[in-house]
Parts: sequence; structure tokens; C-alpha cells
Amino acid sequence: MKMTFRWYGEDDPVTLENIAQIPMMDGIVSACYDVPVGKEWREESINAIKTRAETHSLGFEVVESVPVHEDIKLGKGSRDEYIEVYRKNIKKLSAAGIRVICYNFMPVFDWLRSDLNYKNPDGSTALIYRESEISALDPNNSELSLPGWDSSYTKEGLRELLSEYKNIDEEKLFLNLEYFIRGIMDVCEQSNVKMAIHPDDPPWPVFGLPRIIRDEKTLERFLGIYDSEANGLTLCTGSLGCSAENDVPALIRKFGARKKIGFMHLRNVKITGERDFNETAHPSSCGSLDMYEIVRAMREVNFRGYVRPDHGRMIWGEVGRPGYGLFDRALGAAYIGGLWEAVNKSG
Ligand SMILES: [Mn+2]
Repeated sequence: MKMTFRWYGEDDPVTLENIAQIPMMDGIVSACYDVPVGKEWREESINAIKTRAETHSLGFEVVESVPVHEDIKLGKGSRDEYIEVYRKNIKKLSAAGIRVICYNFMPVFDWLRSDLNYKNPDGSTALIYRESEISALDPNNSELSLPGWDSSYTKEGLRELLSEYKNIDEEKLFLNLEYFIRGIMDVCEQSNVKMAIHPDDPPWPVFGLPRIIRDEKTLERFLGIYDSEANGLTLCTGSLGCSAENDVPALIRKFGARKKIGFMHLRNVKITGERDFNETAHPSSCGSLDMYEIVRAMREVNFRGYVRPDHGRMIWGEVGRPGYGLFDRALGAAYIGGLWEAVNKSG
């Protein structure tokens, strides 16, 4: 297992020095934020991240994310051009030493929460999701902005995009994902890069948009598109684990044994209703997931990929990017490292 930490670049209030001072930290997970979705990344930008990380003795071998253009998800005529750009980006990233690319295939919205600053009784704040609040929103006619909501959309642009998805059901979206995967796998295999799809977060449809990477069945179907170590998963315990139907350790045992997990996001969530949850601190006792069992499953399948602590709470007065502060994620990394040492030493 290689422990990593997400870094949002020079604008991130969390510095590389901060990250390097966390015990057991092997590297960073980052991305180029200087070009829009669907454009070629600049070699200079990729190499600049790598060089800066190496200055702090941190590796840079995982990119999160190379976003997939909406035209690919929609299956529009222009998708071939965007797939061509994606192929070029894979090659460039491979040349810079990147081994895993995390991405997702969620239409329009990335991860969604109803509140980014929910106040816990102890004064910390966390991200939470309440289905009733989300389903009361009309994304076509709304001034509000939500996490996962790309602020680069104009109101009209968003409305237009949503209307394009009217004809895209689960099946069509899956076929478009299949087309994308088949369009990039040869270059991934030649470049020794593993694609690692992130599950939909939350793992159910939002605003009537289909979500197709959400449980054992859909993960299995996805992996069936193309059987290769280059076509794998980012197993995000929090995304899958906010549905009580997902047995996260069982998923790790199943897909890890087949070497389909290239990257793991480890975090805990407390399920508070059928489609409601709070993000919590990482330890098992704080949420609904058994993190010990999760790490034990990783050990059982001899997991050798990359791991990072995922979202944390905001604690100790820290101000920053919701979910991506330093302190609680650092506690999470130390906790995961402790579990890992324990399961390894106990055999
Ligand atoms: Mn995640």
C-alpha cells in the first residue's frame, strides 16, 4: 500500500510541506487545473507538479482526475475528438511517471452534498447529504450552487446540458462509457497506466440523471467491458458505503483478489437514513463503516496500490476547502497507517 494525499496545487491552503510532515506519506495525488475539460494538458504543468512534489520527497504517480468531457458521456459526434485528447493526456501522464488515473462518469454533477458546513455537537463541521433537501431543488431553475456543481456552467448552459441528458438513460450512458473505455484501453496498456473509475457519489440517481457505477452489480458490469488490469476501480469506501446495501469489505475482497483496484479512497460515513448520511472522522467508532475490516480485506487481497484518506471534517478552527482540510485528513492517514501496520503484523 502506498499512502498519498490529495493536493490541489499552488492555490491549495494545504502545502506540500504540510503533507510531507504527515507520517508515512509516500506521495501526492493531484491534477492540472490550468486547462479546461477536454483540452490537452501541458507537459510543463505536469512536470512542475512532479518536480515540486519531489522537492518534498513525495511521489506523484496518481492523477485525480482527468475529467471526461460531457460530449463523451452524452455520446455526441464530437466524442471521438475528445477521446483523442484523452489518449494524448494518458500518454503525457505516463511519460511523467503517472501510473493511475482516477476519473468518474457522472453526468453533469460530480459528488453532491446538501450541506458543506454541517455543525457537529463538538464544533467541527462536516459534509452531509439529505435526500429531501436535494430532491426539493430544481437544477434547471436555481441560483444556488452546490458542491460538485461546476461553477463554470452558466445558468443557460446548465439548462441546455440537462436537457441533452433527457434522452440518456442508464443503458445509453453505459454504452457511452463502454465506447470511451474501448477507445482508450490500447494506449493505457501500452503506457502502463491504470484507469481507475470512481464510483458515483452518492451511489443513486440525482436530479433524474442516471448513475451507473454504484454497487457490486454495476461495478461487475463495468469491469466486463474490458478485462485488463488497466481497466479498474477507485474503490471509495465513503461513496459506496453511504448505501447500506453495499458491503464494502466484501467488494474489496471480490475485486481486489482480481487485481481490479488501482486506487482506494478511505473514509467513513454515518448512515442516518435510507438516503441520508453524514461524513465523519475516519475511525470505525465514528461512522457506519468498519474500517478495521476494510483494511483487513485490503491485506487479504495483498493490496499493493495507492490509498488516500478521503474527505475530512474541519477541525481546530481550520479554514479551507470543504472536505479537504489538512488536520482531519492527516488524522485519517495516521489512523489508516496504524490499521495497516496492525493487520500486517498480526499476519
Ligand atoms: Mn472518493
